[in-house]
Amino acid sequence: MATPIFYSGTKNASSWAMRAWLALKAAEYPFEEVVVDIRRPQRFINLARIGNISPPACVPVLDTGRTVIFDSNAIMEFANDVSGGRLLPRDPETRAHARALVAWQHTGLSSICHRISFESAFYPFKRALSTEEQTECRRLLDCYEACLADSGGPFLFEDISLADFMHTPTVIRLYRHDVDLRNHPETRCWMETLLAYSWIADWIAEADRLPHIWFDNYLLPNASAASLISIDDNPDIDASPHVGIIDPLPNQNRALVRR
Ligand SMILES: N[C@@H](CCC(=O)N[C@@H](CS)C(=O)NCC(=O)O)C(=O)O
Repeated sequence: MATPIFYSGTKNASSWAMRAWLALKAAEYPFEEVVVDIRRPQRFINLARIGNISPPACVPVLDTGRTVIFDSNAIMEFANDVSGGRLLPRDPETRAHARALVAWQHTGLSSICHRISFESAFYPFKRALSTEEQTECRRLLDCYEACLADSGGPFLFEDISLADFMHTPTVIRLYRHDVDLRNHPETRCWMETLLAYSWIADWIAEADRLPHIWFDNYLLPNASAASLISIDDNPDIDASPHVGIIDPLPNQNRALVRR
C-alpha cells in the first residue's frame, strides 16, 4: 500500500497544516510530507493544483491512499481514531469540552487578535499588543486557566490532546507577542510546556529559518518604531527567494515541490 501523503504548507504560514501535522505525529501515523509553497504569488497556482485532489483547494490535505481528507479538523479526528482515541479525553463530558475548544479555534476563535497573524509570530521584531488586543485575549486566557485548574495540567485536559494542538498556533502568536500572563500563571506554564514539546519545537525551528512573510496590516495606524519589541536578528535565516511551484500532480495524488 502506498505511503500516505500529507500536503502541508509553508512552515511560517500554515497554522492549519501545523495543527494537523502535530496530531498525525502524536498519533505516530506514518506519512510522506509534501510542503506546498503558499506564499504569494506562487500560492495561487499551487493551491489551484491542490484543487485537483481537494474540493476546497486548501492545505492541509491528507491522502491516505484510500481517502483524501481535506480539512485540518477531519485530519485531526482521523489521527485520534488511528491512535486508538489517545488524543481526546475518554470521559464523554470532558471530551465534549475538549471538542468545544477545538471548534472555537476551527471557527475563527472569535477573531481574537486577528491582526497578529501566524506569519508575524516569526518576524524578527514584534509590535506590542494593543490594549484592546490584551483585553480580547483575557477571555481566552481565562478559559485556558480554568481548563488547567480543572485538569491539573500539564496540558488542557491533563494528557496532550487535539485541544492543545488546535490552539498551538495561537499560543505561538500570543506568547511571541508577549501577551500579559501575569494573572494566568498556569497558562504560562502550559504555553511553555507546549513550546518545548518536541514536534512543536521542530516545526518552529524550521519556521524560524524561513524568509519572513510581511503583511501590510501588521503595524497599527500610528505605530512608531519605538513600539517594536524583541529585536532579534537571526543569522540562520535562509534568505533565498524560496519561490517554488508544485509540478502538476502526476497521478492525482503525488506532487513535487521545488524549494
Ligand atoms: N478549513 C480548512 C482551512 C485551511 C486553510 O484555510 N488553509 C489555508 C492555508 S493555511 C489555505 O490553503 N488557504 C487557501 C485559500 O486561501 O484559498 C482546514 O481547516 O483545513
